[in-house]
Amino acid sequence: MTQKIEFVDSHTAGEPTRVILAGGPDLGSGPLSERVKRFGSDYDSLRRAMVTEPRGADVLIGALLCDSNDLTCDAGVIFFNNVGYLGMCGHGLIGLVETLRQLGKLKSDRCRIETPVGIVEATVEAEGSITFDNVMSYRKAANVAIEVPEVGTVVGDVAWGGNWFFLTREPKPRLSVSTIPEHLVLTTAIRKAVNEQGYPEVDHVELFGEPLAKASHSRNFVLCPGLEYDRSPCGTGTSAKLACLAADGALKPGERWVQEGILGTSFTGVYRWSCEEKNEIIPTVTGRAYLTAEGRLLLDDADPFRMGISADETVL
Ligand code: PYC
Repeated sequence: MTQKIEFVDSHTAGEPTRVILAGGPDLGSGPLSERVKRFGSDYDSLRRAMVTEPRGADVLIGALLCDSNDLTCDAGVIFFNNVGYLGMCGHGLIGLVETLRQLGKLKSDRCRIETPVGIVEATVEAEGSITFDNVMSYRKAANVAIEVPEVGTVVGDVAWGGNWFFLTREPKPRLSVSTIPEHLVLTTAIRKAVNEQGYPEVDHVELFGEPLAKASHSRNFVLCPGLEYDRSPCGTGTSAKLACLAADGALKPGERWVQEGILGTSFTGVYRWSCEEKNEIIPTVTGRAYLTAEGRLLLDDADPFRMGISADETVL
């Protein structure tokens, strides 16, 4: 037998998203926070089959389109990657909304999408970009000093933007495409040390440096959970950055922040207070996605790599 899974691929500022439209795991009904657990316990091999080799690549983020539990929402989504599940995913949300728009599945230019960590509201802008109000974001800890073996002390903030981040100014070298392998080694070491030194929840590390474009305020490099780097400026990472800027009084509500990613593409962010006393914000992030492919994944029972290729599972 061959399982057939319908998908549409896109990229947002360079970072790919695969929206699963039909034929994926049936997670039933109920809160998305429970459905994502069911995904992990009962269908985790299907997660790998849908995004990793030979049908995908480690960088690919999956977006399982579901019915929402909250009846005020237009749809639900569970984001996943090569190693597990994400709370929210900013570039993925933009890719999902652009996919729904091009498929004629949006009732209007505004929609509410439920995720396992909360509801996000998106707007299709007249010029083609997508803006979304993210889940509440905040800084949990400021100026945390982490001892990173063979690097030294690295100081940064721990913040939530729909996923957990450790955000730090760029230790050398400067952020550029040519030094990506070095950034990967450094951020992987930083994440291990951050996890061991009090913040096991952190699964993304964000380095900040000087932007190349005049219109940008900052450039970043973001390590994702599965040892891949975000090709986009990272929507949840930009949200975490806005939370830190807000907590420092370095950016006013409504003031624009243009976050450049490692490829030179950018997201624009602003925020409003959700609760100023607690430094909790609602970030709003704008970016643009382009569709790249549509089709059906085929999972043949006889295929030794029916469920994808993972380092701990080979045919030999
Ligand atoms: O845009 O939030 C994001 C994201 C998370 C991981 C990859 N992209």
